[in-house]
Amino acid sequence: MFSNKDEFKLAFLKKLEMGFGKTFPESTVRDQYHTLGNMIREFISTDWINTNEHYRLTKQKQVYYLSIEFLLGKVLSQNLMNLGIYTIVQEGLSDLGIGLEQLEEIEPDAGLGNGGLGRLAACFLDSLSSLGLPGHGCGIRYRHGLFEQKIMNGYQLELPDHWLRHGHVWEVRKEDLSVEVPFWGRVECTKTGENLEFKHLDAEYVTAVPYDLPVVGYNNSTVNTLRLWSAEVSPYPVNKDIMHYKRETEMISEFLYPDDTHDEGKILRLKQQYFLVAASLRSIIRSYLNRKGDIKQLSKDICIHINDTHPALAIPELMRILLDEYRLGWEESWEITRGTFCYTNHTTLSEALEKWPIHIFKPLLPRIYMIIEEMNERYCHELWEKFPGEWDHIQEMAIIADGVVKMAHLAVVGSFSVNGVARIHTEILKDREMKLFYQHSPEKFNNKTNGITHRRWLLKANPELSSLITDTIGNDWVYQPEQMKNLLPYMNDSAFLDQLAVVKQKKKEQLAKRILDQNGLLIDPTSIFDVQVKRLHAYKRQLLNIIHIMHLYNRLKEDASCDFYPRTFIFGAKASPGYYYAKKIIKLIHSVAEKINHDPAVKERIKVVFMENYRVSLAEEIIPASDISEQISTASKEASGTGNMKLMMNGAVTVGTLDGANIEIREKVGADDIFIFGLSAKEVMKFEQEGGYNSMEYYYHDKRLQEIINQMRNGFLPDVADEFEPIVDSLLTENDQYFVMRDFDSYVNIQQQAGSAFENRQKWLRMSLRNIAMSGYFSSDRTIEEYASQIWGISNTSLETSIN
Ligand code: 26V
Repeated sequence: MFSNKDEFKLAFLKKLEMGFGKTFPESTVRDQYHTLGNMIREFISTDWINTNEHYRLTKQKQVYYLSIEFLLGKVLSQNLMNLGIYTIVQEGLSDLGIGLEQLEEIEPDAGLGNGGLGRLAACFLDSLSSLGLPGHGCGIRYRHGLFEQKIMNGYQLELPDHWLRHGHVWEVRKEDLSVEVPFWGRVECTKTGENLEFKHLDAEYVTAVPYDLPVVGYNNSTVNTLRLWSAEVSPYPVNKDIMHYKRETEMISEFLYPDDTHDEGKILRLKQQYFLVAASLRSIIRSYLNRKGDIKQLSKDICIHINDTHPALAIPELMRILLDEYRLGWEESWEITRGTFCYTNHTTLSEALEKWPIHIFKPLLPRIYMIIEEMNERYCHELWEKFPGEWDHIQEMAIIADGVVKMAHLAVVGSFSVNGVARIHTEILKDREMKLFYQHSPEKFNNKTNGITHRRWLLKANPELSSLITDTIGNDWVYQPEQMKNLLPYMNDSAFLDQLAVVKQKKKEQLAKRILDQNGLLIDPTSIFDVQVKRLHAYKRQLLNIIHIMHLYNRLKEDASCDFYPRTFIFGAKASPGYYYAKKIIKLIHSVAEKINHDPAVKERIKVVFMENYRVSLAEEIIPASDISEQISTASKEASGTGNMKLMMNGAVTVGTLDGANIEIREKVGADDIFIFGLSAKEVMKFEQEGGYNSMEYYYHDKRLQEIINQMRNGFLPDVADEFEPIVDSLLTENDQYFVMRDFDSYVNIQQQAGSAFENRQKWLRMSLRNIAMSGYFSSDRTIEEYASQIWGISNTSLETSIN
């Protein structure tokens, strides 16, 4: 199509004119962006077709990653980079007077996810393709992704995310591959000879239309598919007002759900889940039969991965297909089903474990409910044989109990593999949340510590650091990220450390400029950039961070001469629209920022910045500029965390608790190059089980905390009246569920150590370097290789052997 910048320019200009009926000088930046996007998508299509053809001919095992979220962010530059044409395109555009960054700016973030779980799915897709593995994503094409956050007067406002407003250049609508998904109706059971036959009658159908996105591997000609389903009205007749039906139908793929909404949306959320799995299974099986003939061999030829419990209805749906459509017996269907599914758990927080009330479930999905009932009955029977008479035990493990369907139980019972996302998380699952299941079938349980794609989070987000690494150790690390270890010998090379410092400084200056543009706030790029970016949740303890900032402020006001290295605290976080408490924390951060940023007494010393609308593309700007990575969840609550890995890979040093993957980060970098504080998971769980923590005592005995909490309510913060009473209550009256006050002193101390460490420039750079050098383990390539070999049983058989 084009192999140098001149060919590119010609092709680009021609496509622009043909696509928009305009000359180049008449075109807008958006026209140019769409032209480039379409061109690149067409460029990809040969490899895309070849990859599919290769899979069809080799009949190799395929993996499908079902996820209700895929947080892709922008894809233009990642695609250019993976295709190896970034420079050609950049230079060609530049000859035409177009900056590639301007076009990147135009591209909307595909924000089809809330946070870690959705971004993990996106990183996994990148690794699957880049490793040449046959793995594809299945998700929902939400018309509106996660809301756009605006801050007004310190409060979060939510605006609908219009990412599809100008069309999405990467997607291909495949209407001919649409499938029908039934809801409501009734099940008729008839007896034909020996067999029972089930028919789903009077159902209301929704048409699922697939939109395919190419997932381009890094320099290996592999292009896998992310198939996103859109809900449209079905040609089948319906028994209700057509406008009403249309509205209801289109609502299914209208919004991404924030993860903690309450009752009202339940039916819709359940509809979304069934819509995703029913459509995906129909298309997976169709393509399977196209490749291989025998449905009975299904579990040998495909694996379906369930990302958290949201797609767990795929299990009874496959049973339904095998029983009702292929007329297999229960035992045989069950054998196939259980051999096909694997499940990842992403949280142990009980409030996040999905449970569907029967009265909602049964009428909406009558046949699926019947099948779950039968699964439950047989499973309970099996348990009864093993634990005769132990009713409580059986009740605790049942799939249906107390009037609800327990999705985690369904997922565990119906899968051959269950994994947690960091070692400590898997251990907690095995000896607490899923203890009984673990005792019953220990062979299912395994750990797969999360990872992130170093191609986006280092190569693309931080080209300056990437070049320095490549100049120093060659570019093998791009294919084998663990090779970044080869940087370790440069620990005492002061010339190298100087270059590392230059790179970090440059990224900090770029971010400072962005902050000046967006927040109108002038920050000192030589100050420590102390960063906490993640969803806003009580357990992640942004509150501990802001309380510590209030403490520093009080200290500086009391004694202006005290030893303190200037710091800029940077926050980025969205709160779920219905999460009242999280919104109070956002307001508190803003009130404290207002107070501190306007006080000339601390002017050169502390700044507090809240960056609006945190999302993947903003993360790519903030993370490379960070010095300190705040990973301060209450121990035992953060399943893994992945921001911790992204920051580490960019040379930030972690201040964190022994929680999630922080534990494994410490093992890699060593205890000297990470700042660990606070209660351990064991200690937290002991307090939770046995009591013994009294937050009031901390209020009375720690004058610093007393002053800070008083300042939340005594007019110290501008114009807030009783705004922060819910926060004060959570700390005092509700006994500080997340141990903020308990960990405060330890946090103050470790932060002080981190500050002093930063003052020793050489020492800090060495710490930073060790974090970068040891981050290769946290590449999602390593994670995906583990899934591929230990769970899925797939390997790279691509014709084009990748360079490693
Ligand atoms: C959901 C909810 C909803 C109700 C309120 C409390 C709450 C807390 C957490 C969640 C998250 C559910 C699933 C999730 O996103 N887990 C995240 O998955 C990441 C990828 O494995 C992992 O790194 C994060 O630690 C984990 O929180």
